[in-house]
Order: sequence, then C-alpha cells, then structure tokens
Amino acid sequence: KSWSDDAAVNALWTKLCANKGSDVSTVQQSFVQHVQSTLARTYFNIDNFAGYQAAAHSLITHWDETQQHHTKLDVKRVYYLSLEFLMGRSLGNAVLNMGLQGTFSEALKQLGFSLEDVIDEERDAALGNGGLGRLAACFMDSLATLDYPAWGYGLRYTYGIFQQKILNGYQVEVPDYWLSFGNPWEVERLDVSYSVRFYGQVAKGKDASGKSSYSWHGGEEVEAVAYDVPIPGFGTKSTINIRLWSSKPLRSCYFDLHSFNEGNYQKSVELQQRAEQITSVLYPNDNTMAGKELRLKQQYFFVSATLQDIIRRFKKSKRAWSEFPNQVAIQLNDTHPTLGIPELMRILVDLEGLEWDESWDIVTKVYSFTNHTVLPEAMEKWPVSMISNLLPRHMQIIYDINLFFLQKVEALFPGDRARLARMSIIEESPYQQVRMAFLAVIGSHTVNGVAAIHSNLIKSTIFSDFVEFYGASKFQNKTNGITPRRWLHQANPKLSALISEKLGGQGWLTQLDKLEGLIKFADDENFQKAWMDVKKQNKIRLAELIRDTCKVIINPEAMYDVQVKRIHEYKRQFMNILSVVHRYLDLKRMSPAEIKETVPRVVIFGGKAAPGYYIAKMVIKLINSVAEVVFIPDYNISNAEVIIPASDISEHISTAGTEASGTSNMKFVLNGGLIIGTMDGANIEIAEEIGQDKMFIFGCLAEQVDDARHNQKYRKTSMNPDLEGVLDALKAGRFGDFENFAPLVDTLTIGGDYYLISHDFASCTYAAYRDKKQWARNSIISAAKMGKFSSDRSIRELDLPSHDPDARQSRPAVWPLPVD
Ligand code: 73E
Repeated sequence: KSWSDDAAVNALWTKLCANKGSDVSTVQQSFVQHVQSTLARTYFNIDNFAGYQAAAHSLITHWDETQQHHTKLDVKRVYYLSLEFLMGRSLGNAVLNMGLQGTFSEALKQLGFSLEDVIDEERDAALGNGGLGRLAACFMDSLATLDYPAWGYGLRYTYGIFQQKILNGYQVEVPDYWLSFGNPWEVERLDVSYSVRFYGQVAKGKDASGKSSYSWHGGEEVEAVAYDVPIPGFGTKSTINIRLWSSKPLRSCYFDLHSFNEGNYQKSVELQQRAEQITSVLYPNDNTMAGKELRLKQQYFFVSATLQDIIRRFKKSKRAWSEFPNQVAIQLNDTHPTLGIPELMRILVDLEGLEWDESWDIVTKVYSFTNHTVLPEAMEKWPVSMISNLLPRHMQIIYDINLFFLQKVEALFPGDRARLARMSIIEESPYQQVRMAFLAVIGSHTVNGVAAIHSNLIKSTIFSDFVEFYGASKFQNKTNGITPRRWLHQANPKLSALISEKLGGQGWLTQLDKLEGLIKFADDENFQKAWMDVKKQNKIRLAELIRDTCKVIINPEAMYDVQVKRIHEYKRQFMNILSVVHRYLDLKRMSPAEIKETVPRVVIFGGKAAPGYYIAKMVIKLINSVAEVVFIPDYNISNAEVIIPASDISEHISTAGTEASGTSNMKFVLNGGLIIGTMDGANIEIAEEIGQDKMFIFGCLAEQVDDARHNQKYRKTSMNPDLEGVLDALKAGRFGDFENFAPLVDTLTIGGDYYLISHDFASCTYAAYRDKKQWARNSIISAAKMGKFSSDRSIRELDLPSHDPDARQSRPAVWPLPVD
C-alpha cells in the first residue's frame, strides 16, 4: 500500500520523512545510526572503511521519490540501454552533486574522520571497458542534472574489468571481485525480477481467428533480479536510477530434485551455477567482438529483463499499445543491446497478439541507435547457427524483418541483386551471420555517430547503402561530451575553486559555455600564475601516486607528457614509445650544452590490453622495457582523476579515421592540458573550438589514409629514417631481448604498417614549454573554449523526451525531498 486513506497515518509518515535535515548534527545522527544498526559496529571498532560505508548509507535514504514524481507527472521516459557503465567511485561525486561537501567534511571531522580518507576507501565500480562505458556514466550524470525522466539499464557483473598488474614488464590480469566488501550504493529489489528463457523450441499454431501464431517454450529459464543504483543530479532534487540485472536460478527450481534424489548433489547445484554464470563477468574487449555464446546470452538476458520491466511500467497506465512510443524512448548504446528489437517484436506479435505491421511501427518509433566505431573487428556479427540454437524464435523474427526490409529495397532499386546482398541483415559468406549493426539501423528511427568526422564516415562507408535507402536525415551526429562535475569539479578541486572565484559562482558547472568568461584573464599575469600553480600542485599529487605505485620519483618541474587509454594498435601507443626512443637516442648524441637546451620531459603511459590481444600486450612490454618512461599500472577512473589534471600535454594520436571520438581528449583540455593529436575523432572539433594553434597537430588526414596504406603496403614509400634508427636500436638489444618485440616490429614491415606509424612518425620537441607565459595563456584559453564538450550538450542534442522543469528548485535539505 503506497498511500493510506487514514489522515493520521499520512501525517505521521510525512513528518517522519521530512525529518531529514542536512545540517552537521543531522548528518552525524544518521551516520551514527548506520554505524550501529546497518553495520552493527560500535564507536570502539570503527575504521575508515566503516566510515565510508556509514557515510554512503547516510546519503542513500529516500532516493526513490523522483520516480514517484515522474509517475505522477505521467511523463514519457527515456531508457539508456548499455552493457557497460564505468562509474568509478560514488561517494565524493554524490556529496558534491548534492551540495553537501561542507556539511559532510565538518560532520565527519568532528567524529574523528577525514572525508578524503573515507572517500579513498571506496573501490571503483568498473563495469565497463573504456570510452563507451564511461560515456554512459557521464550521460547518466547529465540526465539527472538536467531533470530528464530517465533510466539507465545494464548488467550487474560480479567481476568488473580486470585489475592490471605489471610483472617483469608484462601485463597480468587479476579478477576484479568488486563486491567482496559489499556495495552500499545498490539496493537489491527482490520484488523486481523476471524470468528469461534460452534454447527450447518454437511451436506453430493458430489463434482463434485462424491466423498463424508462434510460441517459444522449453529450454532453460533463469531469473533476472534488479539492483538499483541512484544517480543524484547536480544542483537539483532529481535522482535517477541505473537498474542493473543479476542472474539467479529460477526461484521455483533451485534444485534439480531428480539428481538430488539420486544422490548427485553436485549435479543438482549445477543448474544454479549455470544461471549465475550469465552475469558473472564483463567481457574485457574494447573495440573488438568476443563472439562467445555466453556474451550473446548476456545480451539477450539483458534486453529481455529490461523490456519486461519497461512494459510492466507502461502497462500500469492502462494505455493502448499505440501509445507506447509516446511513453517510451529507448537509446541503444552501440549494437550490444540490439536483440531488444526482435525481442520487442516477439512480445508484441506472439504474446500481445498485435499485427506484424502495427508492431513494427511501434518498434521503429521507440528505438534509436548510437554507433561508436567503424573498426571491422568491433562490428558485431553472430552466427545464424548460434542464434537459432539459443533464441530460435528471434532468429525467425530476424529473418522476417530482413525479408520485409529487402522487399522494400527491391521495390526502390529493382533488380539490384548486389545491393540486396550488401544490405541484407544476413551475411552469407564464409558462413551465415547476423549483422547486428544493420538490424539496429533498420529497427531504429535515428542513428547517430559520436563526433562529426565519425558521423560522416559511417554515412560514406558502413551505412552508405542505408543513407541512399532512408535518406540522410536518419543519420545524425551527436558529438560526445563529458560531465564537468566529475572531470573538473571533483577531479580538480583547486582549479574548480579558482574558476568559480574568477567567474563569481558555480554557474559554469551546468552551463559550461560560461567558461569563456576566463578568456579576458588569459593575459593577466596573476591569474596565469594562479592557474599554473594549480597545475603544479596537481603534478605533485600525481608524482606522489607514481612514487607509491611505481616506486619511481619524478620531477614536477619537468613537462608531463601523458598517454592513458586502452592499449590498441589503432591508438598507436607503439608510435609514441618509438618516438620516445628516438628522442632518447638524440639525447645520447647531444653535447652537454645542447642537452641543457632541451625541455625535461616525463613520459607517462597507462592502459589495459584485452587479455587475448597479443600485439597490444607486447606494446606494454616494450613500454616497460624503455626504462626512461613511467607505466602506471591499472589505469582506471580513480587514477584518471589524478592523472588528467596533472598533464601538460597528452597524446591522442590514432590513425585518422579510426578513433570515433575519444573523450579523454576533452577531459585533458578542460583541465588545462594541451594536446598533441591527429586530425581524428573529436580532436577535429576541439581544434575548431580552441584554435589549431593551441594544439600540436600532425599526421595523415582521414581522406589520405587509403592512398598512404596502399603505398606503405607495396613499399612505394620507404621507411622514415628516424624510425629506421629506432628499430636498429631495438634490434641491437638496447631495450632487452629483441625477440620480445619481434612480432610487434613485424607489423611495421611484413605487416604492411596498417596504422601508418612510419608515415606519421613525428618527433616534436615542444620548445613552447619554455615560454611559460605563452603556455599558460594557451592553456587558459583552451580550457575556456571547451563549453561545447559538456555531456549536457550531447544529452540536449539527443532530442530525448522532454524533461521535468519543476524539478529544478534550490537543493533541498536532504537528498531528495519527498514529492509533495
Ligand atoms: O572513440 C571511442 C569513443 O569516444 C570509441 O572507440 C569507443 O566509444 C567511445 C564513446 O563514444 C568505443 N568502444 C567500443 N566501440 N567504440 C566498444 C566496442 C565493443 C566492445 C566494447 C566497446
């Protein structure tokens, strides 16, 4: 019962709910109460970790009320479906977003804790690989901050992205059992669970009117249980949810009684374990497809539970199905949740008894699709045989979708058989596979790329036939963004404070364009000094992290040159380390006087290689063998928050046309770092905003890549002589046994140098760093012009259902106020 008819009962509830002040003593009361009852500890045995848990629990009361508010308003909701959410830590972010920083620091201080130490106890929630998963997390922050009636949906993996250790220069993966000490940020919803079927058979029958009907039965069923994670917006009382599904055995058959009776206890538990396996681990491949049946199971498990939940919510309003698109918008984060398209068709046609055409009309009004990559190895294709076995009814539906689609193509382009083969959802050779990106395009009303160059590229390459068929307006660009709340305010508190002081308030945190107000201070020497002083302090903070994790002492006076991102051939960490060796060899040749003239530079790398990616792992070994650089192990959100504010320059040097957008490039510039980059992804738009003169741009352009590759492959161009010198040094064993790297070096020669390292091999010296004033000026102006790259702008452009204007009121006393 949600509301009583009894006025006295209502009054008592209202009074108790309202009793949630945010002054220091109320926070302390709540904290102590959680220490005693939630954690069952006492004043005498509480450590920083318990302090963290109690602080988190004190924040998480009454967070469900935004949902009630949206239900009351009866608004259309937007659902962001993503197999990855790379959240990092929550406590520091929640306290800042709720405006409770001062209160919490003081409350904890008086109780003998420091807020920073308590924050440091939290483990990263790392349910994502890289940019795609972090984008989902930034989008959730923006959706909450902008008061959208939004839900995120994902999977609650028991193991997040592996932890990386470096042993003898090699990457070693350690499982990330992040839940081992519990997770105060999630609420288990045992009341929200659905069953999900796999395998089995399809029976064909006839319904009452004599029409063919299909029913899927048999196989095995597992249960999806919801875990909700609250996302508080910044400066608003909106708090939205990410609902993560965890797989459990079906409640009704916890034991296989037959095996149990035969005395085979082991076997009776097997079913249970099989079910739990589905959400056990995040696939650690970034920008490559794993192709394992378990991954396909994860994808279907995810969309099945999510759609059941969305439909349950929709049905509460007792509307007709034709209203579904007015109540529901679903954004697909890449093709990973694309099975949602045939699944919604199955629900409408097989279970709800709607006609095919009516159902298809609903489906295509509900879905939109974001493409994040054009790399062929990342394009999802599933063998027809695998889908037919795991999801037999879905395979039939996909065939039908394809048939009706190709009939329309045939009508528009009669007799063009090659076109039909190109556009078919089914790839025929070397064996039949389902092209998930095509299914996503056909089942969605809009498709977007993630930066201007990428959105143009998908129109001219992978989806060009679809542009001809649907017209260009279906294909749009929504340049990625990042949340300034986490990536500046939280990660760089000193710079945030300096900016707020200069701009006279924190308005820029929700209207990032306001940073432009800093431009008029770019030549002000005092401001330049204050700006660079913050950078210096951040460099010292990073030097301490490096001292503690790598046992290396670095000089904060040197220029910090950073490349942190997943290790991938297209991102060209290999080229970066080769150019480090080149500069090292140069130094060796120089006279002491010449050496004095050079800028001291600390080169810092970080990033994980997919466990099965042999060449990427060899790049890590090479980096670690060049002892003059630092490799920070286990690059993750929390150390990114220390690394990014400390960089002077960072490297975003993918072969043109390969990095769809990149988002760390935005984070570095927003924190006053300059970037060295190729004309790729969002680098191009950053250059447009801040001016090319404030970036170190080099390398081949996207439109030149094909020719350059051709010339490289057929040795029409000879190898860059500087690069040749570097390879000679490697071959001479100056960085350890050459055998360790031979296959990597082969990619440049017999491999045809597909990523154009020789072509782009660049060796800049950045003398500009010597002119400190000019550097400070460029740094200030660049950061000031980054307004476009707020994820708030991306979210607004996505044209999602209208947000709730009433939610934006002054921050209530507690998080969040009950809906009146
Ligand atoms: O350029 C980035 C982009 O900034 C792109 O490589 C990345 O998405 C970011 C956010 O838009 C991305 N990740 C994946 N595809 N593109 C991917 C593919 C398969 C599995 C996991 C991640």
